[in-house]
Amino acid sequence: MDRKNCSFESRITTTNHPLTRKLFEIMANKKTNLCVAADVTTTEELVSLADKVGPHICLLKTHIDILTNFSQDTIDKLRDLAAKHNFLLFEDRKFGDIGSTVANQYSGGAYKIVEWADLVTVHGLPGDGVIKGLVSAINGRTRGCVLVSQMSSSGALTSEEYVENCSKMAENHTYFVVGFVSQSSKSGDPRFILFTPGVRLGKTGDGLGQQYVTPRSAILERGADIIIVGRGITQASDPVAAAKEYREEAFDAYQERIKH
Ligand code: 6AU
Repeated sequence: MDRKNCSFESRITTTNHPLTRKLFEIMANKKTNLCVAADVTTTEELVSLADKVGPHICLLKTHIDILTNFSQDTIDKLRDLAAKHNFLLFEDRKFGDIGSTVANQYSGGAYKIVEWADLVTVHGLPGDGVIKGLVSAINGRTRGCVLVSQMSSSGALTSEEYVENCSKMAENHTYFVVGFVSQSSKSGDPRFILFTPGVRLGKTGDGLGQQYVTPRSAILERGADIIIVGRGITQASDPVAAAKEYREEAFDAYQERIKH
């Protein structure tokens, strides 16, 4: 059973991870495999964007530490909107330190990420202590992580060997790892979700190393399950219309892929 030929519905039963199952259910029911990267800098912009694009997304990805006015109110509002529109919260913290340090970064500090983010990003670089550290901070909550195995930026040091080692790490920690942030599909395992950033229509880069492909190319050529789109939506003159456009293009490409 190759991940790329399977519908999201049929992949639900391949995993025991409650958040992987939930995400497949949301994608299948809402008919969306779009994640918006909400890289905005105030709570007001974040909340307003989440409410507007909420009907079109399966996941809202945050960089909570770029907000200039973060407070508990930010989280309360995000959680309400996630329930209202049925999407998950995905904090792109990219944890990348020893287990003991990431446990503190996950549960403590100003953001207390473990209390509100369903999913977080993690670098495999430190070895699997990074995963064990995060898991030690969960305290019975339903949480998961996505391993960043390959980056979209030019000159990224994520070699083929690194990508393969991240796949092995995921296989050893399926109770926590939901999938990969990656530019290509190394694993055909239907349990793992492939999240692909660096997606934008009408642009090939941002002048600061980011490299873009279209939603169709991410899904049909690279094997993405979920596309992550930031500025293509947040900086569009009409972000809701842009979200609809990316959503439709991405879901059509997914449907085309599973037909073959
Ligand atoms: O569409 P953009 O270029 O405006 O935003 C892309 C988003 C940003 C990055 O932090 C993130 O995707 N990202 C990641 C993630 C999700 O981990 C990995 C990567 O390789 N490239 C990338 O752009 O919020």
